[in-house]
Amino acid sequence: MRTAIVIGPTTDDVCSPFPFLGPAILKAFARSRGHSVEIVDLGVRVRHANRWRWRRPFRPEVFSSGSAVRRYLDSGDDSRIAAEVDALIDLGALDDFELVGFSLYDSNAIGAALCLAKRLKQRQGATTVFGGPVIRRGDFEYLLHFDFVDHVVVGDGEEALVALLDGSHGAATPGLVSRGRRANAGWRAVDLPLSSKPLPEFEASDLWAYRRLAIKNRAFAPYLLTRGCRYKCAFCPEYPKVGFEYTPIAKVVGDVRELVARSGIDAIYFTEANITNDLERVRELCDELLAKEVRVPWGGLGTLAGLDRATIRLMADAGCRYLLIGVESGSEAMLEALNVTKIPSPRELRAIFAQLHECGIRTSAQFIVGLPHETERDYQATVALFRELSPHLTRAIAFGFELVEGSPCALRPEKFGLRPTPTGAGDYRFGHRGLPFDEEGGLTWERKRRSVIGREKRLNRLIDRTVGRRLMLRLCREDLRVGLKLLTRRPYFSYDVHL
Ligand code: B12
Ligand code: SF4
Repeated sequence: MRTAIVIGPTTDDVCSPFPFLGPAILKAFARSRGHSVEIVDLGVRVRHANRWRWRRPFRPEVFSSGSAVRRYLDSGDDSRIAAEVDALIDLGALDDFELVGFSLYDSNAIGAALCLAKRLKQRQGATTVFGGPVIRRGDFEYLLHFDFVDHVVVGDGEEALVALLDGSHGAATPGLVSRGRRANAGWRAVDLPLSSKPLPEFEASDLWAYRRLAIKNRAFAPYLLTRGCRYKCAFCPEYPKVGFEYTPIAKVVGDVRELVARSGIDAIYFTEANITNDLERVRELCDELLAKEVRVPWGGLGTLAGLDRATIRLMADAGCRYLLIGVESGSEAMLEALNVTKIPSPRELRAIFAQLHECGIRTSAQFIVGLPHETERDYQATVALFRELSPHLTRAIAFGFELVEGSPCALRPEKFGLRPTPTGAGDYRFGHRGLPFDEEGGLTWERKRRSVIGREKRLNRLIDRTVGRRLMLRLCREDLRVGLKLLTRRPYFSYDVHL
């Protein structure tokens, strides 16, 4: 059976800086069971086609209007969407796949994925299956209301995909929910042990496209190091559901060596939410990388609590070149209200950033603005923190607060003074990520949204004028062609500026 795993474009044309790990693991697992699966990453293909500032052949923003998407899904009656869907099918050469899986990594990509599924069912009677981390965390049954969605897989999809390919699937297939069958009460997402994960197989053409999009043309590959997080920040859905798990260090080091040799990548992104969760493990990993002489730059998202100078030096010696750090807010009151316990004291925080900088580990700080009941004073404390840290930063970014499904804020909104606006299965908002809410005794959703977007823009403008400008100058000094690329291409979210 000719099978594809498709990653749809996002409505804001944001694509990952490197290929997706889940589909690459599914492809490798399916091959080990005698099946061939192709990955069709429309996110990177669209982004590559749209890379020039003056020319954008694809318009994924057509999928951001909930009512237009709904119209197309219900009656096929929206000419802009119909034309975009056909163009995407041509771009991905999707016209003779019999089984098409959609991998959802961003709620913003759900509209496009559903429209493609509808068209592929109509054109070639394809069997369609939806999976990916967005489904793991959110409600998924609404997807099965559409008669062109045959199956949904929640959690790790290796076994379910192979069962579908073998034709051996049924009610007992782990993680699989099929149309016409409701999930039973004892049902839960599947989490396969990390030690069982095969070496991911990325499509060479995707690696090429990601490399071409990166600012310095360096290709990164993701690798799953750890799962779960020991903190419980109230805005984040990552707090442990399955316990805390590490891939055995010997496997990590062997796999990384093999990945570099096989795919010719330039750096590793250790995925999952917090790679410095357990510093003992981090030190073990570094020792093993050094002992086995695996020399490849690596990094990922991490927390800073407990990081001392010796560990930072060891990480740098073992190849750590970048860390993305959620600094979140400069307001003590906000950190406390949202149970953010991962941030060391302001003095320690500054010292750790300085040490990372000295040791050659480049950092990107991430801030969240517009938190529940955040006042202008709280926001200004975040701006002040950014200014203090900025001499040590390679990059920074501000995200507006989103009420994310599965996070403590969404599970117990009353505790955080929030009142979510109810949405039924039928009114799924295809163009947005978070859930809408009013603040109890505070702002209504419309005003809150405006305030969140306003603060996000203000802080990002300041970041551009300071850290962004310094980065641009450094890159131009290193290589003028890089500066030219930044000027002629649409700005892109790239991690290789850290290398
Ligand atoms: C690593 C990561 C990233 C990486 C990129 C991932 C990559 N290229 O591999 C980076 C840091 C770049 C990133 C960026 C973003 N991310 Co992110 N990311 C993650 C994270 C932490 C881990 C994903 C992962 O690699 N897991 C490990 C692999 C092995 O598992 P997996 O991907 O889940 O795949 C398995 C199953 O899902 C399933 N499966 C997957 N696809 C399919 C398909 C089929 C057909 C089947 C049957 C099964 C199946 O089988 C796979 C193998 O077991 C998740 C949170 C999480 N823990 O899931 C957030 C997460 C996916 N990201 C999220 C977000 C919001 C973003 C951004 C939009 C952030 C931003 N504002 O810029 C961008 C968007 C980029 C994009 N367009 O996709 C959200 C999505 C929430 C939502 N509802 O939209 C998540 C869920 C985190 C959260 N807040 O809860 N992300
Ligand atoms: S925001 Fe980071 S530190 Fe906090 S729970 Fe989520 S992953 Fe862990």
